Amino acid sequence: MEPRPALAPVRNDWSVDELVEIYETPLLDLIDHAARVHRLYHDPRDIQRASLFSIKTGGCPEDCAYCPQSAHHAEVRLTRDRIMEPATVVAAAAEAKAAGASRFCMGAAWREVRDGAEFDAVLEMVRGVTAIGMESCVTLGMLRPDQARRLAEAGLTAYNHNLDTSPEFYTRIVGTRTYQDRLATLGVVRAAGIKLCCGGIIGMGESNRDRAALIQMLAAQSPHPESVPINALVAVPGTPLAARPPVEALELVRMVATARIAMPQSQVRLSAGRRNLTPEAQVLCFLVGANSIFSGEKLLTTPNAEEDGDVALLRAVGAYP
Ligand code: SAM
Ligand code: DTB
Ligand code: SF4
Repeated sequence: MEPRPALAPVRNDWSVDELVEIYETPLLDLIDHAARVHRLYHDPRDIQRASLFSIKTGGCPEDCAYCPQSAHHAEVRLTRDRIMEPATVVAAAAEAKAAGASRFCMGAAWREVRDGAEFDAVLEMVRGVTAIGMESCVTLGMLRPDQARRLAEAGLTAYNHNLDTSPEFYTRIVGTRTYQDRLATLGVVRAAGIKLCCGGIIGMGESNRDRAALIQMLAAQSPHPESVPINALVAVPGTPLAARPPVEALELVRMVATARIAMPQSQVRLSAGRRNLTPEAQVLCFLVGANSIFSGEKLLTTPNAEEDGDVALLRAVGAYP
């Protein structure tokens, strides 16, 4: 769609100050602003359901403080698994499709992709998911250009790689890789012609300014990431962030709204943490710009929002089946 500059400019040069101001706008004004931007580029009733699947769980060498799959958080109760069989994964995708999902996202607890049987299995999964007519997304950690090219050839729609938070706050959350490493992988994905799915997490103890700075970094990507997942921290027992209080629903609404205003054409995904939201809070998120949710029983390792509640919610807002 053509950019519509007067009302909702598509810009890569948002400043952190501008975005803090947007984030902190009186809520009724922010909701109105974001809802108007949202409607310029999207049909608000068009809400995509995506399904998440952990193809390789646990034992990750990275130390991300929020993540139950890090091998550094030994107290987390999680069974490590080997990589799944491609046929099992494609069967799960077909089941998700039958339940209404049009995108299938596969996550591996890896620091980076390594060539060999496991990566070959991932390529087979991508081919299988594509063959049944679903969008495919994988998140596998860091990636080299030749690996990105092979994923593109297999038909991959998008690669998920989050910036998670602001460059400043990032060092308090992850010690085993840098923000620069993350940005480099985003460049590799783009260069292979694969769409970017890139977002972050709120509720880790960051400030409003950190949230604005995350959005500034995301919106500085040109073109903007096609897909922007906004996660509320799922505080998992045994992780260093286990004791974080739950994110206030209206803060999540502000974050979704700010992402929508800064990246008007992107698909904004209301991702982890939806289980703790009331239907009313989720409706507000849809109103201000969220146009995708994860459906199904589980996220990667933690429970998702209840399926029955989701069906009722989507029906209530008039989402297309
Ligand atoms: N290992 C790969 C990586 O980190 O890029 C892919 C899998 S990792 C689980 C994918 C994303 O899930 C992370 O970047 C993070 O944003 C999100 N995530 C992980 N644990 C989370 C949690 N407890 N709450 C919210 N989001 C989480
Ligand atoms: C993203 O931004 N959120 C999803 C997906 N990308 C891979 C992951 C959420 C994980 C939540 C914690 C868990 O279930 O392990
Ligand atoms: Fe590993 Fe990804 Fe979890 Fe970090 S977020 S510990 S890289 S699985």
